[in-house]
Amino acid sequence: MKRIRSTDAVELENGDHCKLAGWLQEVRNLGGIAFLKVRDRYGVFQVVVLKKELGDDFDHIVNIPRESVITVEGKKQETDQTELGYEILPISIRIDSEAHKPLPLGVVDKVDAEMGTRFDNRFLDLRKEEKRTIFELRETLLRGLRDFFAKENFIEINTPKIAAAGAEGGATLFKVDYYGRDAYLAQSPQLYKQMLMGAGFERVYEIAPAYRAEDFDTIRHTSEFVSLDFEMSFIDSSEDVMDMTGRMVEHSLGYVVEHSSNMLEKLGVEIEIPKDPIKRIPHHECLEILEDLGKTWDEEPDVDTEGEKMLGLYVKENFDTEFFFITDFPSKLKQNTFYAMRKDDEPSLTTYFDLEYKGQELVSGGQREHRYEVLTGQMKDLGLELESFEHYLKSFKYGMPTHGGIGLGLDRFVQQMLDLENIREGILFPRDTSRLEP
Ligand code: AMO
Repeated sequence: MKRIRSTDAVELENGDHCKLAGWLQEVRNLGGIAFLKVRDRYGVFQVVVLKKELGDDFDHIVNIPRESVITVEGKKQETDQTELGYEILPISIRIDSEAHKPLPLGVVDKVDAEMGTRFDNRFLDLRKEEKRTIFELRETLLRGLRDFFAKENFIEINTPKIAAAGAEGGATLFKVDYYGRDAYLAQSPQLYKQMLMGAGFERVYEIAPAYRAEDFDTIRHTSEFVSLDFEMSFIDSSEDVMDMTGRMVEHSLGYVVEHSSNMLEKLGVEIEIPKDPIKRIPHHECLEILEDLGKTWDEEPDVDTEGEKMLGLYVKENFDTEFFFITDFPSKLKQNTFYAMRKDDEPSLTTYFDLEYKGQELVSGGQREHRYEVLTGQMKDLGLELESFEHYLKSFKYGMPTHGGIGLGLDRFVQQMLDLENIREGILFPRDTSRLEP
């Protein structure tokens, strides 16, 4: 007999035989009768065992350690006493894997253990329904994003994650020994997605890990994150990129609401789907708003973490939305971004923007400098060695269209979408300054 899901058994007739399996969540032993609660991914079903039927086996079964995996074959009996509306009268119960005692982490405890303990025992932590639901919703979001890119004729790409040069500044590069040569873990697919514009792909996207040796621990940074990047050719300005970004967010969040409303309900989350066009606020206006709100700076004024939060609340209160673009970033604040196009009429400004979601940066992007001479000039101004970028630069010499794109932190997207306190909650096995295992 083939094993079926706990929820499939709901459809069976009263008295039908079936085979179910899962983790033994709880045993309630009343002496002559015992109730086993068994959990699979889809729900919790109840097995009723009677001492008078099982004899000595009864004691054995009621003593199976919690969280052991068991397989039960038996008869479905309808009842209004259980969540799924049935219980199983077993013909056989097999222990597939007996759990050791004690459990390092409770699976059904109401109160969460401390975060370190949970992540040290992540496989057990993830047995909790609400934790797994996060990853089911993450998957729906990914599907929604891929659906959008397919509709918009983007080609999904995979670019190298071991590279000879970084794209986002030297400070956060992870060095690796590459057969005796220095190499780095990719911080972003930036250089490759641009080279593919030179290759005539016109529209590409990638969803893949990116690595940053961040030297601080925050609730929104990890050393390894999943970066969603797209790049598109023949744009007139960064407006085209913002427009695509807005529609991508609108489509993917709409997809989640359409396909997973029951899971959102489980987590008690309501999602705002932004309406295109998303509000744009130039960087200098953001600073004015922050000043009006009473913010002061010790150093060069910028939209820092606190400023982002303040602006997020301001936009929510005044425009009733959780989304807005900060546009026209000053060139001096995007200094590391050698590939950013400056504004023709105002070179102290770039065409760069961030998309803010619930008071936190989700996306950054803009129009790229596609003119070889201007690009190499910008790189020299920053003191970069052009030889390290030989292959990248070559792709600008033989016909490079205007282009632009974005990078979006997928883990942050999940964090903000589901109101998770810490970005790590939406990552299966996070990597940060202190965590390399599991
Ligand atoms: P940037 O460095 O701003 O831009 O990164 C883009 C987005 O990636 C996410 N992100 C992170 N998420 C978690 N942990 C981190 N350490 C981390 N660092 C970044 C953020 C951020 O908005 N090449 C450009 C993108 C482009 O212009 O196309 C880039 O990487 O959500």
